Amino acid sequence: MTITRLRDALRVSKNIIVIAGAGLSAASGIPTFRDGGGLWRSLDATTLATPTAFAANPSLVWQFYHYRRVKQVSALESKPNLAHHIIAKLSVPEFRREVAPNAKSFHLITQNVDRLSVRALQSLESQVPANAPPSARPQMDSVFEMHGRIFDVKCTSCDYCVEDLSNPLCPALDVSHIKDYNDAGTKQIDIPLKELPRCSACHALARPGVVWFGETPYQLSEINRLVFKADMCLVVGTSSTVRPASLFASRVQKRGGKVAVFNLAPSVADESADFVFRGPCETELGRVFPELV
Ligand code: BV8
Ligand code: ZN
Repeated sequence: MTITRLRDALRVSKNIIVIAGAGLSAASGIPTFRDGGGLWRSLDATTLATPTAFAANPSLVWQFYHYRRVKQVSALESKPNLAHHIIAKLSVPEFRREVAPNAKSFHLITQNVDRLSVRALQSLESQVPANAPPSARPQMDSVFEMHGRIFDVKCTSCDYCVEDLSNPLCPALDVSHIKDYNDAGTKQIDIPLKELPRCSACHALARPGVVWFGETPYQLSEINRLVFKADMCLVVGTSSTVRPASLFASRVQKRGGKVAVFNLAPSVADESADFVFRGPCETELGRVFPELV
């Protein structure tokens, strides 16, 4: 039984990492990165998430991110789901001890930019009594948002970067008045550069605080150190197509560690994984870790 085999392996694991992707947040109402449809059906999201696209048409790229922010802010009523909460509990030594008694460390490396994993930690932290020992607390520095954060607004000229949940970020991005604004590929508005989001420190053009294709992911040297040390890697809700995140699991395996994949559809990571759980991660993680539900 795969669950028993994985739990046996976890009992002897020392350094556990989770590599997460858009599937982790699907149950929270956040569309996965490669699902078709939606406002951008005639445009391919991966061609918009690049510095070249932003340089060529910052107005269109900002509309793409505004749409995803609005989708997330309006679905930001969407809360972290059970999968986020189970992963957050694994960062609490007292909870982790129940499934991995020998584990010295736990880290989540997420490709997601929606902040939901951090919010799950924050909600756990808010439930812990002030006088509780560190072993009862979530480790707030255990999450690495390697592709940045969609609600961060970053300057294109100075190093100013701030989390800004405003909706819209600036008046020009308030496209709610445009009737059936349902496909910016054909029906986009040209927002003049000076009306796009500006840096509040130097007033230069601002950009979304995410890592685009061709850009170096955040905290990569620290992440590489964690991947090197890990002897257990849970891969949750990712098609494992985007590098370098998609390379981490095989690096753990090459050094004798174990890999468990939790994914709705078959993924590139499946064939070499030691354990594969096919289904929604919010259900599968609950089946493997009933004590963390
Ligand atoms: C880098 C932020 C160099 C932005 C993202 C040619 C030119 C330039 C670059 C390249 C090139 N060829 C290859 C590259 C490298 C490139 C890359 O990998 N490209 C791919 C497309 C081939 N990578 C990069 O450019 C990276 N940088 O390489 O720099 C470098 C490298 C090393 C060291 C130094 C320098 C930067 C990549 C970051 C791009 N930014 N996001 C934004 O969000 O707008 S990536 C984006 O894709 C999201 O972050 C997303 O998370 C990520 C990965 O996608 P997934 O999360 O896997 O989402 P997907 O929809 O694909 O899959 C979801 C899965 O969930 C599905 O399998 C589904 O079945 C499953 N699922 C659904 N529901 C559930 C579920 N599973 C479980 N439960 C459910 N309920
Ligand atoms: Zn600036």
